[in-house]
Amino acid sequence: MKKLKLSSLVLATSLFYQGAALSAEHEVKMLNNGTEGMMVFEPAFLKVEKGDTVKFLATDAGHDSVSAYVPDGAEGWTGENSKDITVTLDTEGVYLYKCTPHVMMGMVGVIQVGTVTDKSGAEKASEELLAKMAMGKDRIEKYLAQVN
Ligand SMILES: [Cu+2]
Repeated sequence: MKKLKLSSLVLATSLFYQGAALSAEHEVKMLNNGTEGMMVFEPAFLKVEKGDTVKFLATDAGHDSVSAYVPDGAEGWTGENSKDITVTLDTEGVYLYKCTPHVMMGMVGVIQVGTVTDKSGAEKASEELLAKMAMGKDRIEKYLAQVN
């Protein structure tokens, strides 16, 4: 009996640590020049789990990260120019965000949180971002295509 109690304690403890390990932190750099060209988030498409955090890094100055579309019930974010910002994503769905000074150059990003069955809301919202872009228009479609 005593042995059984001990093993269930060990099991409970290991489950606790597994739970803690599941919540990951991801990093997105804000760059003047990236592998995709000028004025980009890198990586611009991220797939994360519910409860994960994403840290936007002001690697280069002059950028910000501001949400442009979030799923129902989720909170948006407004980063300051040239500052890091960390957001926790607790609601499943597709998130769109932009860099305010460079959205017209296609500086946008997409985050998928958990399982997404319907991305039509994000696709519709992307049209509004596309209307503001003079270049890099192909980026947002490319990122949204990676949602699965
Ligand atoms: Cu920017």
